[in-house]
Amino acid sequence: MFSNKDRFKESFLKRLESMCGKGFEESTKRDQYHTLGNMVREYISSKWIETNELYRSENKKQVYYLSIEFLLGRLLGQNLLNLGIKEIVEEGLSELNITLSEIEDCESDPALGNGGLGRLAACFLDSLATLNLPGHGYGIRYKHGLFDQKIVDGYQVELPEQWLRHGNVWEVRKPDEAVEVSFWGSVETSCDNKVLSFKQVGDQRVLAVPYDMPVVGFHVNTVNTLRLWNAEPSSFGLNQDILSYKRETEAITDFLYPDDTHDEGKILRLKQQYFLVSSSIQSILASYKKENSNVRELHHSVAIHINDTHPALAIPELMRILMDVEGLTWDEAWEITSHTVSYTNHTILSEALEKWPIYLFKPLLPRIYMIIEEINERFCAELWDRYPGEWQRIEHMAIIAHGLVKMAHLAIVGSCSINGVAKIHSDILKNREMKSFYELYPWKFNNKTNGITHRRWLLKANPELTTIIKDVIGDEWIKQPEKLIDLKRHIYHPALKENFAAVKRKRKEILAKKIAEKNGIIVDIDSIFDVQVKRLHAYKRQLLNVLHILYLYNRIKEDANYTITPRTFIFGAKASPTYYYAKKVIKLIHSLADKVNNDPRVSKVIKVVFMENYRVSLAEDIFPAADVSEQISTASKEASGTGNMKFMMNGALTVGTLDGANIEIMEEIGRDNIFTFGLTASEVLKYEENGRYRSMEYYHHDLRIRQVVDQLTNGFFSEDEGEFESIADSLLVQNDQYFVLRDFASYIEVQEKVGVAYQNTDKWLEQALINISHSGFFSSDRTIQQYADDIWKIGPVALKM
Ligand code: OX2
Repeated sequence: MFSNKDRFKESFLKRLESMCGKGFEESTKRDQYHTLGNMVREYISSKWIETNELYRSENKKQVYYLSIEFLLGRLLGQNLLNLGIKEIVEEGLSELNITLSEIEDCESDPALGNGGLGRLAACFLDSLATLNLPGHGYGIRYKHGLFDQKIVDGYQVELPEQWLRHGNVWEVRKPDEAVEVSFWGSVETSCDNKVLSFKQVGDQRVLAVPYDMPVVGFHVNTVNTLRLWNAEPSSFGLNQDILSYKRETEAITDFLYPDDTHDEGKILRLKQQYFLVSSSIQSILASYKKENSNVRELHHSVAIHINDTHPALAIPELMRILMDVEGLTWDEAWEITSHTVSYTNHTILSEALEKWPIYLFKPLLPRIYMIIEEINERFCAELWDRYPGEWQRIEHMAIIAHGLVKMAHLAIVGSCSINGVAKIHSDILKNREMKSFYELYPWKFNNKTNGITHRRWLLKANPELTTIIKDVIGDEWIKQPEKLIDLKRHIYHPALKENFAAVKRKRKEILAKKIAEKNGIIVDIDSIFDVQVKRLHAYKRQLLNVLHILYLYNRIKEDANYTITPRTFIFGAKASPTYYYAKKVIKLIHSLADKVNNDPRVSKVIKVVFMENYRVSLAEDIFPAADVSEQISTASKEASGTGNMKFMMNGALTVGTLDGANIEIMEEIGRDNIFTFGLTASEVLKYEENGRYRSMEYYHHDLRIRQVVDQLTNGFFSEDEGEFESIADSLLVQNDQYFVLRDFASYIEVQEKVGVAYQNTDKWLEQALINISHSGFFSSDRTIQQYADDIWKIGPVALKM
């Protein structure tokens, strides 16, 4: 069906008729999308079945990646690319006068994740399949992903996301593999022949039904599986009113929590976590037992990875099944569990560390709570042996303390590996946040610097740039991204620079057109496209960017001779619906945009654009068009960042703090090819310890700062002088927790350098190309290979092409 364009065209037209009951002429774009999607899914099926059979027959070790989020983005284009049939399809469609991109736009953009953590999981799946590694994702099939953002009068309004409204061509429902998950009730203990056994009684049961999606590797035959669980009423669950039971059950998978790095202390969230974990572990064990008779060997064939602490209940759940169902002793079960599970930490922000109150936890998950209590008691006894009399240390490290279950402690104690996501982040974990655990288990701690799949973020998002790279260095780098470094030898060649400049310009034009359509703002293609796209968070400091733009506005207004390299400041960000401060910053960006864009003189040189509803598909239009990448978090707070890598790979230069993976980007490309500024992580941490920072001093001593901060509340933006008072308060009254004012002068200075540097086009282009050449290190293929070798101990299992 995809062997050549004519065969494709023929099958496509035939299929369209049989699926939609219409001829081509009457068909809509959505009909065409469904037809093509189904054809591609069918084409994938045979490889999918073969991969599964191979995994069964080879019986090699497999990894299961448990994550509460998978931020996949659209799949049609990526699947066509990975299958190597994109050109045939494009050619065939063009003879029917349709472009592939029109059809792709009919696919909903499944937003089953918030930001970096969920997108990382999606990149990892792509790399696992491409490297022929037997690795599968387990997640939740949320009916509504992250909310759709609308901007009304400058304010964010949230609408429910509806990715399933028109169905999902990629999934296969597998009701035969459904499992039951128990909540509530109580635990009955009985003793038979001195062996204790436990039974949960009076529980409410929920049916977990798997929906499998194929994960297609790039130009290989491997097709792995992403299994997403849907919650449905179970026929055994009926000891309550049927309607409320149905409602309660389905609510478990209704919504993704729209919170990025805050701990969401809701019972429904805990239900979601246990639902994911219990169904996944049951499914993993069922498939293990099909090929293996001895569960005592589980850890030799299975690795289970938990993406942050959200799936940390995998530890007590595996213990429960090994003991209560398989009949193993505690010691046997613990040996297996603690050698099977590994854990990634993604943040040190204390508000993001999950802690569940016992009074919520224990009634909902009585048997799991019992097991955690036992893990805690044994762990504390071990600590007592090692640190006799050190009560404070033991209390501080305990899994249960002060009425709370500490999920990070559970994850550390029950895992064989704990990794951070960038060097500096892993160092902070070892030397500060988790120091006492590092002292106890130094061998468990390691670093795995994040990566992104270049197949989505370069090949798919930027085919124009892909082509010019191929023209210069061939295409080996596609399979071995570190070979992008070969490009470096060519960066002084005028033709390469010209071609790159032309691609960048073309992509800026495309984005400018979108901005004109959506925002009604005409932007200057020759201006610097300076972009900050990420979740809205105080620590990510969109406010610093805003205050700098306000400072530029003031300069331009006050000084007729002030000259500046023209710039278009582009923002994209969703704020969690309950995060008051973040929503105010979105409003502030819009108020600033109104001021700047409507001022005849200022708008000649700078513009401010907020792009609504930032998501994966929009990101694919933004990264290729960016000149400058804003990575300006307070040092020590951004564990890694992955947007920084996407910008770099598309030839944008970074303005950044020495935080997260920015540091490793700098180490790769050299200090001269990045614009760094601000406090270092150790300076920030020192301030936090000694409490010596006084934001007021910066306000009083720097006129530029005083002016912009005053403008927040003196009626400059709004009739309502209280509108941005909370932002001003965060800076002054609350002593500026994220050091915005402390880093302000340094930020202005580095931004001036950026403006000057952009004038030297030739050098700028060389620097952009240096960024691209070194971006291979940040491919998630490298990251995944390290996880596979160091943590999971798995190797490739490949079908011949
Ligand atoms: C994010 C981190 O904030 C970001 O720095 C990192 O790049 C990303 O995870 C992937 O590792 N929720 N999201 C994150 O952490 C948490 C918790």
